Amino acid sequence: PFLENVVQHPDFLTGKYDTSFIDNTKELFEFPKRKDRGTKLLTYIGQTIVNGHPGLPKGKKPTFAKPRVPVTSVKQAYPEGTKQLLEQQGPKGLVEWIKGQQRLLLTDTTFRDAHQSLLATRVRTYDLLQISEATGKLAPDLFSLEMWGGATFDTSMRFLNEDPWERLHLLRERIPNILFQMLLRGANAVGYANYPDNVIYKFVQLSADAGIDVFRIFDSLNWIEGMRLAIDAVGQSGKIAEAAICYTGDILDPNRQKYSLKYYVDLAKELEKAGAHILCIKDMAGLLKPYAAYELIRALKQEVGIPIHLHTHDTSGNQLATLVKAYEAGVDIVDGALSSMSGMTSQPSLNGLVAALQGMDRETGLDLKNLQKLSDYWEDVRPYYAGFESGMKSPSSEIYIHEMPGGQYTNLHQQAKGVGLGDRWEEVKEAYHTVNLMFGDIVKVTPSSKVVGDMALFMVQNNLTEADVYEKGDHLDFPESVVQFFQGYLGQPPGGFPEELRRIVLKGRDYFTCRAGELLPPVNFDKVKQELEEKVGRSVNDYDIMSYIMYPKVFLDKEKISGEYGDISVLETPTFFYGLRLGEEIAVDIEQGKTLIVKLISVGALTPDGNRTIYFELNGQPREVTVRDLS
Ligand code: 3PY
Ligand code: ZN
Repeated sequence: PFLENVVQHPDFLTGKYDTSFIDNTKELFEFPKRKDRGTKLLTYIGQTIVNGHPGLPKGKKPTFAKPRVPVTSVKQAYPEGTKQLLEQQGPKGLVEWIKGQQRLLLTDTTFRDAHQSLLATRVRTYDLLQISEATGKLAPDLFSLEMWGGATFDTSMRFLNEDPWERLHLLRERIPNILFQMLLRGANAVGYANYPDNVIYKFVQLSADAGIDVFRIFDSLNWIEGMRLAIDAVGQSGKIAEAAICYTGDILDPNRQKYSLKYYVDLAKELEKAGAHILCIKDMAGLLKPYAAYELIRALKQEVGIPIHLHTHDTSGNQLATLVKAYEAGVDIVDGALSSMSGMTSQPSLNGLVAALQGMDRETGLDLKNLQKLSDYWEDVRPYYAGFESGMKSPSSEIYIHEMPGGQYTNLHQQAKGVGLGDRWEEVKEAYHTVNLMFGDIVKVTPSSKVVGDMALFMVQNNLTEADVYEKGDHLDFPESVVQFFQGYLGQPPGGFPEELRRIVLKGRDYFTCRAGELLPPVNFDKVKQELEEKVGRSVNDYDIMSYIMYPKVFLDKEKISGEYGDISVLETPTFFYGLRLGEEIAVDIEQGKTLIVKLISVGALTPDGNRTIYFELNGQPREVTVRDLS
């Protein structure tokens, strides 16, 4: 602070000083008082009380029931699970083990896709940690927990001010026995754009080191060239490469043969050849109907030798039937979510599936009573996030028309509200369908789904029909993501791009047909480290550097907020979203053995300069903070 004061002093800046400048200029020694952790936390709570939480209606803090955390004995050891199998037998051994299993294996997506799809990805590490030990002890027979990647990486930094790597580390500590699975967007890693090849390698290595075992890899256009590198990187890391075919269209519809059974079988064979340990059918929108699932899995079981893992979303309400038909056709592993976090845009209910297969020759072996306990916890926690629910109250077979991925539905809805199109959501969905056809009927999954979404919002916002786009397109400034899509930054769609629309969108700009990674220069990690340390004024590790490379602005914003409020991940969720009620008292464990007792006493009146003073008690002592009222 002293040096800062010197170099910012007006006399110093204008050069009007001599050697007595420092001795005679007393204010150089007046340092801004660094806020302690308690004050920072009170400032966050005060600011939430006054201004609310972004994206949530401001108002009275609702009352919530205390979540039912199942009681497990600390002394009870974690039963051995698939994590130990991988450690002992390596990826090849694990694959042989899967093939030798009589039972149907299960992946629980509650920690990732379920809340990405139902609650706009907002579930906080705090709530995951409360149930982690119980999950490891009560559901040790799961094949894996999908708990990281996809949109959680960016959202945890952007909206929750959390470090995604820390989430991974902490969960790994508390769940040492079940395989951890992540969703990796091929050459887009956990971002929305292609990254240079050395970034993909490094990202995979860091994730493997931090605790990821199974990497579900997909390309948003099913372009195999976009997946090879990630498959190789996972292979080198000694972990499991689960390569995905993204399912779109309907193999049983004779009028929709762009994505036929043969198309998927050929793609699956290529992925097996590319080195995948497991094949995933990634039905991100829930379009795989029960009888189509049977045909597809039966064909794949005949044509490929690696295990098959099915992922779907229950938006139509049909997907438990799809899982049962997949079971009949011999699928090896399927995804579900705990029942209170299942259904609709999320995965089908794990509990329901376990019950449905009881007594069958390949029953799952999971304990329904234990699954119920885990589901009860999530039933209690889900209301914290009510403000992020989509409002969808029942299944909808409209999904077969708009084909929007489950993980996108709530997020695009939020995005539409954000640009003032909340009332025109029906039109947005319709435009989404139109845009897909204009783009040549493409696979829609992050980030290609985001491009379709951006274009749909653009058309609704500007009141453009399809015909308008072709007629007035030369004068329209298309969203950046759409331009990049047509340039080839996301890869190449099956059947290529529609020529006419590409010409209109690109307006003479270049496009390419090779991998974007081949064109992008490798990142110099040492240089980035130096640049980042200068920006944040502290030493950074490889994980910070990777977060910054993926999301530079989001990372820096998060640093700034951490500087102001400290570590707000220690707050329980109701307070994080809604602050405190008058007279309410909470205990905050800021580190092991150190607890702050915070009580809200009163909220002061608005001052002429637009501030409010908030009066608290901190560990019994009066404390006040002043925050700006933004209303
Ligand atoms: C993601 O990429 O985040 C997805 O969930 C895609 O389905
Ligand atoms: Zn999904």
